[in-house]
Amino acid sequence: RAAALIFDVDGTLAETEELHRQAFNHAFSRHGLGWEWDRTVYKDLLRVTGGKERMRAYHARRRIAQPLADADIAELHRIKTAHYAELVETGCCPLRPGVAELLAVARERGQRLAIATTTSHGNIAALLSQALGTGWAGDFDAIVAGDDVRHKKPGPDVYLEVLARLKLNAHDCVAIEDSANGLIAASRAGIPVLITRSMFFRDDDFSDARVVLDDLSGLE
Ligand code: XBP
Ligand code: MG
Repeated sequence: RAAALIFDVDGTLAETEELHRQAFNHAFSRHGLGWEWDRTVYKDLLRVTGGKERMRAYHARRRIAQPLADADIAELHRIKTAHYAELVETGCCPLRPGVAELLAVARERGQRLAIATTTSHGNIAALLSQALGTGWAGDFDAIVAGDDVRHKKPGPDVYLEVLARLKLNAHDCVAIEDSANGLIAASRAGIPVLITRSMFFRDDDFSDARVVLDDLSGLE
C-alpha cells in the first residue's frame, strides 16, 4: 500500500477543463479579442500546460498579427481566473465518481494526501472548498501548484516538490493523473501512476501507467 496518494486536480478530481475552456472564451470576449476556443481546438491546446502559456502558444501558432503583450496575457488570465471561480462556485462541477470516497478511505487508513497541479492555488481552493467544505486543506499534507516551481508539467517539478515536502521516496507514493503530460511529469519524478480517464485526454498514450481506469469509483 502506498504511503501517499498525490492527486492532479484538473480532469482528475473534477472535469474542470470544460469550465477552464468557457472561462478562457469569456475573457477573450470581454477583452474584445474575437478568439473562440471550441472543444476540438481546446483539446489540442491542452498539450500546452498552463493557461498563460496556452494563450501565448495559440497566438504564436495562428500567427496572429495583432501583438499580444505580457500585460494583455496577464489581464486575460486575471479575467479568466475570476470567471472560473464564479463558475466553480455555482456547484456545477462536482468531484468525479469515487474521488470523495477514496480521499476519505485513504485518510482513514493513514495514507497521506497531496496535490501536484499546474493550475493555481486560488483555483484549487475554489474547487475544493465548494466540493469538500471550507476545511478541505487540512486533509492534504502538501499542495504544490504550477507557479510554485520553475517548470510546469510535463516537467517533474511539482512532483519533486511534493516528495520533498512529504519526505517520502517516489516509489512509496502513487500519482493519480488524467493526461499524458501528467503521466510524464510523475514518471520523470519516479512515481508510479494511476490514470483515471477524463473527457479531453481519452485518446492520450497511457502505456507507461501502472493502471488505467475509467474513473476512481470502487477503488476504496
Ligand atoms: C491543468 C492545466 C491548467 C488548466 C488551466 O493541467 O494545464 O493550465 O487548464 O489553469 P494538469 P490555469 O491537470 O495537468 O495540472 O489557467 O490556472 O493555468
Ligand atoms: Mg489533469
